[in-house]
Amino acid sequence: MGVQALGGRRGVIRKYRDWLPEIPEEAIATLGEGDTPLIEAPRLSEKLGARLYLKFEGMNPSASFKDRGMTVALSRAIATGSRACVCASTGNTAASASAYSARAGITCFVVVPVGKIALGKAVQVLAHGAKIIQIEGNFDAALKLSQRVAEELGNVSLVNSVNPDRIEGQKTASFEVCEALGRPPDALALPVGNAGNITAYWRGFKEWREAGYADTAPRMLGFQAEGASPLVTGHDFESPETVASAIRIGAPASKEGALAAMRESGGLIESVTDEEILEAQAMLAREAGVFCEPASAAGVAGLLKLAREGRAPEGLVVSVLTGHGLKDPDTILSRTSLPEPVPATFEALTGVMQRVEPAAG
Ligand code: AN7
Repeated sequence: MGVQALGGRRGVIRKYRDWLPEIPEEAIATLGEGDTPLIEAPRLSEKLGARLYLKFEGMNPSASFKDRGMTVALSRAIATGSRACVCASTGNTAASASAYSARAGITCFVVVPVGKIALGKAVQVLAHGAKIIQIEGNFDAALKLSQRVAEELGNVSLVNSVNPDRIEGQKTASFEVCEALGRPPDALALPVGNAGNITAYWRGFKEWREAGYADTAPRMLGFQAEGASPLVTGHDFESPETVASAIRIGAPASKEGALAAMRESGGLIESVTDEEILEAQAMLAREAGVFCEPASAAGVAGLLKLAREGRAPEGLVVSVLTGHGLKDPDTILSRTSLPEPVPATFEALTGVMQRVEPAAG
């Protein structure tokens, strides 16, 4: 018998078994991923003129959407007798692979661009005891190297999203969105980096429609950071740069999947600036109560941009918040900091409180 997750969250393999590659029961490595909340955002909805829901993937076990695909990839790695896995990462794939490898009892190597992964993600990898290899190169170089290692060493599974099991697992988020809303949304906005997730969501929505559960599928609205926007400009970026380190990727592996999602759904892939990303992140945290990491705010940043230009999607709109804000404390701390302490007196406390405006509504 494979590992069980009891309580409300059984994990995506047991929940969506008929939709996924076959995995023997005894090989299942789960941490109870999936079943993340779809949160209504009334104030942001007003700004958009559409009804916006936030799919908060930061609520997964390792605090990003990667866990949906990682449970499938690691379970299949166990089923096929792998003793180790390897991945390149801008941080979240590494954190997730580390967690699921610990769960599965196999060795995990993660290859990351030196100094470019957010603090919380590095801490996760260290905590789970994975082997972290920092390279003097970017994500794209790390991915090429990891692919070669997996090919030439043979018994090491590559668990990046070029591994089809990852995409299969990640598509389950589409099913959850359709189930929660009672129908597919009219549009789905999300950040695009290596482009596995937009590929996975689109596959999920198509399969849902093909299975006869719906007649429609949403327009897919993908957003890249301007400094790392190869799918928008049509050429790879040698030196991608963005504050949203998770999507600092210059040559997306699932480029074809992303372009097909855009084309087939009548959607778009556009870019947003770092400033727009940070503004959307702050707005989500302060007005919707949802703290996501910078990259995760790219979808909402994109929706707000479309609204400003009179191009906002209509109807029921979902934005995927791919990772938790706690992943990247430095970005917040570079813009704000803790105030000086005050004496432990009633007067000092009320003095401070009088200087604070009550929050709106
Ligand atoms: C929070 O961890 O590529 O377009 O190596 O961490 O499927 O790549 C992370 C990507 C969006 C983009 N939001 O998804 C990695 C990595 C967050 C992310 C993306 C990532 P894809």
